Order: sequence, then structure tokens, then C-alpha cells
Amino acid sequence: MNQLATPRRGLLIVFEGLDGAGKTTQLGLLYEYLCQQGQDVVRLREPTEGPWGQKLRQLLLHGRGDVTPDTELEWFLNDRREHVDRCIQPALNRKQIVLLDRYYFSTMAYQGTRGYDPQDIQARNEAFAPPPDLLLLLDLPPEVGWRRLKQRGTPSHFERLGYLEQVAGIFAAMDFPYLRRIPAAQELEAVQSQVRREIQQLLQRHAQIGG
Ligand code: T5A
Repeated sequence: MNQLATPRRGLLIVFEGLDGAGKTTQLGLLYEYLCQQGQDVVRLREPTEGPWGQKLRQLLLHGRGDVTPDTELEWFLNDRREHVDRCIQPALNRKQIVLLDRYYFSTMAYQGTRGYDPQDIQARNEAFAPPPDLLLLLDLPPEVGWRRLKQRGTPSHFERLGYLEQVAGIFAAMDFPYLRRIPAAQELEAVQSQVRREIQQLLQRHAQIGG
């Protein structure tokens, strides 16, 4: 692969997909690769380690208990608002490449199965969250992701096969100009090659003049 171009502004690259799709693995491989290429890159994830993110991680670990769908949605929005203000926007202002493991497309898909309109969730997020430059949606049949999670250990409370099938339906209906779908049931290396091809094209489109 050719030497990568340096972007003239910060770029937001989001990884999305079902639990077990391989987002964390692929993002990690891409992060190492971009660092080796001398790019100024930062990796982030949601839910975050902040106070709202920690409350959300408790739900994942211990179940929703008496937390209502409205409260759960509010917590995801609060977590993201803080994340945008404290980490995402400052990194973009520093012209860094931001690799983000889950963003508001997860809220559309996961909380969208709990009675909310995904478009309404999108609008509420875009009131404060910048849309990505590239959204890499790792496409995986729910039962394959489910098998991977079971092999790894005990799935979280959000990782139930029936739920994941509904979530997959919302991901499948998404259509954005910045969205690229990558088949994720292939070998790790094959998925990473496609990821890198998309990144190379993105960097070329945003290359510094003379850079
Ligand atoms: N959530 C999140 C919401 O409901 N609303 C929101 O707004 C947001 C932001 C996050 C949960 O929160 C929900 C969605 C989630 O349920 P999490 O613990 O952060 O929970 O879970 P995930 O982000 O889904 O992370 P996972 O680890 O579960 O999935 P990944 O990151 O997609 O997969 P990864 O890379 O960890 O790989 C999973 C396993 O598969 C293997 C890996 O080695 C690993 O064991 N694997 C492969 N095996 C074979 N072939 C390949 N190509 C493989 N790629 C990976």
C-alpha cells in the first residue's frame, strides 16, 4: 500500500456493528498501522469511562433492573455529550484522526429496538455530535457474533440473540453518504485490508495540499 496522505483537518472515523462483529479488534489493528505510518491518531470508545459511561457499564454487567428505557437513553446521550465536549471535538480541533468504537448509530440501533424512532434519536444526537467522515459498519450475521461472544465468555446483558437480531435490522436499514459496509465474517486480515482501503481513500480525499 502507498504511503498515506496527511489530512488537512481532523477526521472522525467510526466503527459500528453488532456485539462480536470485531470492531475493537479491527480498530486496534488500524490504530497500530496509522501510528506506524506517522499519523496523529487517537482511539476512543463508547460507553466512555466517564460517570455516565460507568453507570451504563453497570447496566451491561448487571442488567437493566428498574432503569426505564427513557433513563437509559438519557444516560447514553449524557455520556456522548460529555465525550464530544471533552475528547472528540478537542481532538478534531487538534487535527487528529479520531478512531471511535461505537457512536450514535449504536443508540439508533440498540435503543431504537426499545420503542424509539431511530431518526428521532439521530436528530437528538446531531444537535451536539458531529457526524463522522467515515462510518465503517462491520456486517455480521447475529448468530455468528453471538457464537464469538459465547466462545469468549459470558455475554453481557445487552447481548441476547433475539435482541441482536432486532438491532441488526436497524443497522441493515441505515443509509448515509459516509457509510461503508464491510463483511465481517471473513478472516481478520481480509477485514483489515478492506478497512485500510477505505481509510486510504478517505485520506486521499482530505489530503493536505503538497502534503
Ligand atoms: N450500546 C452502546 C447501546 O446500547 N447504545 C449505545 O449508544 C452504545 C454506544 C457496549 C454495549 O453497549 C451497547 C452496545 C453494546 O451491547 P461493549 O462491551 O463495549 O458493550 O461491547 P462491544 O462494543 O460490542 O464490544 P465487543 O467486544 O462485544 O464486540 P466487538 O468489539 O465488535 O468485537 P471484538 O473485536 O471484541 O471481537 C469479539 C470476539 O470475536 C473474535 C475476537 O477475537 C473476540 O474474541 N473475532 C473474530 N473471530 C473470527 N474472525 C474474525 N474476523 C474475528 N474478529 C473478531
